[in-house]
Amino acid sequence: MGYVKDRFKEIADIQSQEIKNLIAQHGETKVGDVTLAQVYQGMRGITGLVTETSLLDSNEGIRFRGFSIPELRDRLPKAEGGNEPLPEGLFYLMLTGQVPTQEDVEHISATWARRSHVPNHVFDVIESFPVSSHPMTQFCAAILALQTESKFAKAYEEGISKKQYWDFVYEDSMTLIARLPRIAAYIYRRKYKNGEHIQPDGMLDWSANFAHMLGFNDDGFKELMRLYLTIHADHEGGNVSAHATHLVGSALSDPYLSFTAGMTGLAGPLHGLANQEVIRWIEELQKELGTDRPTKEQIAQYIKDTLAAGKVVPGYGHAVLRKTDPRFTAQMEFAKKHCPDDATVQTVWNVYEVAPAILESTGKIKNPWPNVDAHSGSLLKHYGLVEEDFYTVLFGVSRALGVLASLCWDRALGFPIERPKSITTEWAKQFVAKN
Ligand code: AMX
Repeated sequence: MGYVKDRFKEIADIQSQEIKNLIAQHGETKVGDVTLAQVYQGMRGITGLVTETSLLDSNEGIRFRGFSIPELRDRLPKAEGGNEPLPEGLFYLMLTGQVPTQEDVEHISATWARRSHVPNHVFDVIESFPVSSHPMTQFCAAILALQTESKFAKAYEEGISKKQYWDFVYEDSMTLIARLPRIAAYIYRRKYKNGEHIQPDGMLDWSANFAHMLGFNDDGFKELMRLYLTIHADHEGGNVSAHATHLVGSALSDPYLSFTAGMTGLAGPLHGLANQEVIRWIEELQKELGTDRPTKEQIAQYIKDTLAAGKVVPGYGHAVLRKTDPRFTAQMEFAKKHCPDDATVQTVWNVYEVAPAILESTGKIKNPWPNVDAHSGSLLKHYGLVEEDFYTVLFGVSRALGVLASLCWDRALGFPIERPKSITTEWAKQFVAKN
């Protein structure tokens, strides 16, 4: 893995110097004002973090190191005979800022395959849970169990210079990413396939091997996994899973501890769990109406009923985005090519036609457009991955790529412990009275 790591360090050193200069010359420049409403309402719009791996534009959607999703699908290396980007390539891009060659990507694939062996005690921890436990609960516990392997924690205990932190965080991140598909597949097979586990195939790329261990050998599903694991990887730094990983990492908790924090956040229904909620919502709609192809009029009524019941329409809305999520569009394009007649996929498309106008008419929902989670479940279901409470684990495996590449950057740039100021309402009342 030597040369990717060396390249990363070379680039990070240059960036580190640039940041020092930027702070020295413009450290007092204001990047925004903070209002009391923002302090109370989820810190929306407050610029307070640096995340090098990706940047979100509220209208255009996500760009990874300047590349949009259509550009990534075009430019990142593919598997032999495949059309979708390999997530290994996205990881390389997020880490180095450079578009990888086929060789770079194969190198990462081979490294992850080599490091994929999961120690037995991790499986014992998974086995100690009731099978009924939510897959995300088992996933978080398994990552925490893997922490015994942390090279960073060991080196820190033995005493290392600050300048070496990035090296051990990089090594831990690579090993953790390498092992996640095996852990996730183990949880899946244990919970839904009578514990009939499938051994990894070290000749396959990271996504195809994951598909294989889950028990899906269809080429279309492998392609879906490559696309899925690429597009869910990163969404700049303020979302719950990225922010939590970064925050916990800032205390110099190792990558295993930090990533677990990100995953417990991803498990929330307003964040990563929304993909599970979407498919449940559609299935309930289909069941209630007694058809798997409800009309647009029926869907519109169901959306209104959901809102009237005080519930959210899952898969719609976003804290930052104000247009259709390009991750939704990428999945829609995939579905048009691979499964345009699927009943659930068509329902997702019909919801897309009627939901935005209804959500907009409430006057309070800031973004009536679909997010990434509105489409993913229908594609997974099409290929037979019907157990929707597993979907967030897939999201988590992908999210590791972005948040761990970012964690490498955090330590390479020597970012300090994060500690924003909080206030009490009493303080706020006194402050406004004085001003
Ligand atoms: N259905 C119904 N109501 C919605 C809504 C939706 N899809 N999206 C937002 N609203 C409501 C909010 O609940 C809030 O209501 P309140 O004033 O009564 O509390 C109001 O509209 C204003 O919210 P907002 O400023 O538009 O959104 P937000 O930034 O507070 O929250 C999000 C963003 C994603 C949590 C919200 O849109 C939501 O709950 N969506 C459904 C769940 C979902 O799809 N989550 C996945 C997001 C992507 C991801 O992280 N994976």
